[in-house]
Amino acid sequence: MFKFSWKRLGIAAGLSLSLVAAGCGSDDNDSATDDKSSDNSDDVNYSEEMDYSVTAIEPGAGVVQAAEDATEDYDSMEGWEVQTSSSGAMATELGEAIKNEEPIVVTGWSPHWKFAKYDLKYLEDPEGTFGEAETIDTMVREGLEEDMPEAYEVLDNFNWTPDDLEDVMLEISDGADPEEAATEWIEENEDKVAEWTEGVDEVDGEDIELVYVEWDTEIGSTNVIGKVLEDLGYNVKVSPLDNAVMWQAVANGEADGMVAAWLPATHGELYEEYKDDLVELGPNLEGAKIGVVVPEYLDIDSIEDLESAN
Ligand code: PBE
Repeated sequence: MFKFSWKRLGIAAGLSLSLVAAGCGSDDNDSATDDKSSDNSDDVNYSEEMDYSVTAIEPGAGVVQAAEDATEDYDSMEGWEVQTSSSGAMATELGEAIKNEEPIVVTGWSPHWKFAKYDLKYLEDPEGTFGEAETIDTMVREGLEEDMPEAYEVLDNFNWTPDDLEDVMLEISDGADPEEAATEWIEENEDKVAEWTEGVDEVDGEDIELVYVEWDTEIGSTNVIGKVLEDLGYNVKVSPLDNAVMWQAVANGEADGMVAAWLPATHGELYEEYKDDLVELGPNLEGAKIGVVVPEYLDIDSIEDLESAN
């Protein structure tokens, strides 16, 4: 059936991993550690040590597309490769590199637990390839307001801060099950949740499906709003998909909604493609950002401080 085929497609796309460069430092670069205090980044060719490779995430992510654009926009990234994998693999690579104090450049975004766990910085982006501050918006299918007015209202009211979301993400990154982390956050933030559900009637086991991509931000947000709807009486299903398939699923009414639209830039092309078939419920979070991120111990500040492979 159609419903199953697009899901399988989406999951297959989400799982199509490509190899992540192992980031092995070569022996002749031992001087990297000695030169860290120097403010002349030419002393160490971090870029060569990184095999001119950005450790990226899922192929469908906007930040991956932006990183590919950066290899065109910046002479300093000429000949660089953007290695796609998954958000989990990226986080593992980042943790390993930091443990060994090796250079690494990852596709990064905020809010994200990695900034609480490690000392990291965004590389400056003078060309603006990664855009400005973004919002994360909620999109639902046409007809949801008539079919499920209670869920529509809660999704419309859903609004929180980067700190809220980071609390949930940190719990999950420390090993909590996403549903448990969501439940705990809801218990600790009753007042905020009460604003989303104020005056909304309970329902009796109606089915609702939210779609998302398995990015840390979206695992956190989708589990929280899913649990809020469940507490209201809905039978909630949350389905992980590839980014483009997530947008398509809500636009064609196969899914009821999503809270994962990064705008205006990150998902700008998908938004243009599907906006006429979606109901926009506005931002659920303000102050999001994407870019390329490195450990603080790298003696570079800007994308322009990277070195071309050619
Ligand atoms: N992200 C997280 C997504 C949006 C949410 C930044 C990895 C992306 O790049 O599409």
